Amino acid sequence: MASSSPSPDSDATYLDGVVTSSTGSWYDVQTGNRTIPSRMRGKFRLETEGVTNPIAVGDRVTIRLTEEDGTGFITEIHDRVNKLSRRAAGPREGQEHILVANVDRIWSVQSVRRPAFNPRFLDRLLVAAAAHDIPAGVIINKIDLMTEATKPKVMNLHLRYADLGHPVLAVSATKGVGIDRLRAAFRDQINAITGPSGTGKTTLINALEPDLNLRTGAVSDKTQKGTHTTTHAELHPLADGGYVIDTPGIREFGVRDVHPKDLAHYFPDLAPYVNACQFPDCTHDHEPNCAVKAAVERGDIHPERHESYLAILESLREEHTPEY
Ligand SMILES: Nc1nc2c(ncn2[C@@H]2O[C@H](COP(=O)(O)OP(=O)(O)OP(=O)(O)O)[C@@H](O)[C@H]2O)c(=O)[nH]1
Ligand SMILES: [Mg+2]
Ligand SMILES: [Zn+2]
Repeated sequence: MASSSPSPDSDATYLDGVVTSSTGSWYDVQTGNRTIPSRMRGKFRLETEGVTNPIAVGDRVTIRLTEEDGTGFITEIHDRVNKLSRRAAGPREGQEHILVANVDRIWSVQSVRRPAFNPRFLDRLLVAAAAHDIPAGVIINKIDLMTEATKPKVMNLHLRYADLGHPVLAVSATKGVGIDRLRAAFRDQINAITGPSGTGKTTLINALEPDLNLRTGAVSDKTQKGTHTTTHAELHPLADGGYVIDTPGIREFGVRDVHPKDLAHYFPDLAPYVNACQFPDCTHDHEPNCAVKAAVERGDIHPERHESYLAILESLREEHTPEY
């Protein structure tokens, strides 16, 4: 992975590496078996206006080594194979926030309870992964909190997402259930784990690699939500080969980079019907003779998936042509 070359302008050393951690101002860059804390050139921020973070974990970069203190200076970001972005919230609302770059698969974690399984959130993430052409998997964590009464619901969710073509793993990070299957699925790949705070993303990584001993945080009894314990994305090597990227919990996953008229194509369960609608520009919302809505009424499309589609459509309409 590491290669050094003489500098074109001085006797400085240039190295190629991978960004393994990003706090916003400092980046850990791994070159061979060294990790070099690095800063970035200000020009990257100017060149990437509208992006909250020009460099993301997983990025391949070139750094110039500062011999005096052993830190690096990122001089080049290499072309990305892929990236997963979401809409930034808060003061930079609407801007692009890059979650991870150059990954083989995105795993979206939802828990059975504490916090409750959120299909809307999951569907947004799956649409974003599809739009960025990144394979996605689903992890249903905390199955130890399943009761006889809630078991059928969890099994139905498992089936729903498996039917869409995603690998689905039902696990318990704290009880060690399904961790071997998780390990096998992660082997030799670069995996990113994402999802709401408190679903157990970091606990899952600790279950895979106990030596990492990463910090986890309790779910609030009052809100039943996580407390945003992981504060920045970090890439960890796995003993069996491969990598996993832990990411901070997301409050709300905003889809971007999708035109409203293309949205149904990123729903593998809706897409087969769209050509059978009466109107070629049907939005599968209010129009008569809509094949998608007919499929929902027949039970061929789950109503929650159609609701997710409509909710994302609504948020995308705000960004694009309002008349669509
Ligand atoms: N019952 C149960 N609790 C779990 C399981 N996995 C994680 N937890 C608990 O859920 C809480 C949150 O776990 P974390 O791993 O910190 O969650 P996270 O998704 O990394 O959260 P953020 O870093 O805030 O995004 C902790 O109290 C964990 O012990 C599980 O399989 N079963
Ligand atoms: Mg965490
Ligand atoms: Zn339609």
